[in-house]
Amino acid sequence: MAGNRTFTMIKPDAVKAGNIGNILQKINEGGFRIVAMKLTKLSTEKAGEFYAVHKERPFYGELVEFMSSGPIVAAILEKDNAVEDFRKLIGATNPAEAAPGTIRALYATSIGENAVHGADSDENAAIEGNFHFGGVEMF
Ligand code: 3AN
Repeated sequence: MAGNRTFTMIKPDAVKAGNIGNILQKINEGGFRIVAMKLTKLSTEKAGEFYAVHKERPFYGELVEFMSSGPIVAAILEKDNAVEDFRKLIGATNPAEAAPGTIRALYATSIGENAVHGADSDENAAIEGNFHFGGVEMF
């Protein structure tokens, strides 16, 4: 059975562009409840650790540099079928291919600077949520 929690980050490009409010509104309208949230900044070490699964990919260095370039919003979200439904709400990795009305279609500028992260499995949602909120009270 699909789990009911996912993990997201509003990435540095979207924070810099002033889109935190717009993106949270889309998340609310999408039927997700925020159970934990913070404005934070990843060090290059922490960003490298978070994206360690992509270590062998050609864009890893660029990704780590970008994700540690400014503040982000990290959040744990709750809804039935959370992981799959959230990936639908954010749209394809490449904003040029993201369906109209999705968060990436509206606010992402490129495949690298694509406004939001969404966990890709229940297992990763739990690992990523724990990475940012381990030991923190959930609401
Ligand atoms: P998604 O975030 O849609 O799950 P992944 O897991 O393939 O996509 O990639 C993780 C992150 O790596 C993306 N959100 C994006 O920021 C970055 N990324 C993916 N592909 C590229 C690429 N070709 N060039 C630069 N950055 C990329």
